[in-house]
Amino acid sequence: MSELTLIIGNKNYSSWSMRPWLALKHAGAVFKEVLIPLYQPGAKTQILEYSSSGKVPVLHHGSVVVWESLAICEYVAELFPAAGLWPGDPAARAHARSIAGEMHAGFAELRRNMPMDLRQRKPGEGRTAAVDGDIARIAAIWQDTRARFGAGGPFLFGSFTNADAMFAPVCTRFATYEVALAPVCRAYVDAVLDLEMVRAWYAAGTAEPWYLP
Ligand SMILES: N[C@@H](CCC(=O)N[C@@H](CS)C(=O)NCC(=O)O)C(=O)O
Repeated sequence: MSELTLIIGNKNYSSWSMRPWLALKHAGAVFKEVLIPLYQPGAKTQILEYSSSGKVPVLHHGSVVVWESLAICEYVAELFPAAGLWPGDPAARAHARSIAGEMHAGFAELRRNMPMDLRQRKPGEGRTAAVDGDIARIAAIWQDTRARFGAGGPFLFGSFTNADAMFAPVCTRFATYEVALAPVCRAYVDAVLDLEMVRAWYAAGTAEPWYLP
């Protein structure tokens, strides 16, 4: 297999980067990581060397270039089918793709007002009515998915899937902003944050140089 290279932003801030990184880690992929510190002079030029979208993450695999976090997660699922990054059952898989797509396309208020910031604790910050609406919708998705598909383990579909990868940065935000959650959602967030690969991402992110976007 050609070498896989994932180009990402700062681990402390770049929620979109975290998602495919987790998918690759979960799949046990060997990959090279190129971290471009965002919000620095020259960052855009550097990103454009790897992706015409001007955004990270982007995955290079030989001559294949995949950008957009969800498209990368899909590609990783295809490269590593044994990793179970999508549920095996078609109904569960359709549900997983629906909620992963909703995450990718939505929750703009939450993302804008409560940006990912692993190293800080900001209880209650950013809580507009619209943000509360996003939080309520996410909690409803998690509760419904856990109840219908989660019997086999602590993640949305029991074992870890791309749906969890897509929601992982929401779990970090709920920790940063200390969002109160129903027990089923709390347990889900704890399970995600307790994953070894998530701990590794946190350790690297919180050790990065401190500067504000
Ligand atoms: N829809 C894209 C969003 C990517 C995105 O917004 N990435 C941010 C970092 S988290 C970025 O590259 N920002 C740098 C810039 O816009 O110059 C995805 O899912 O990958």
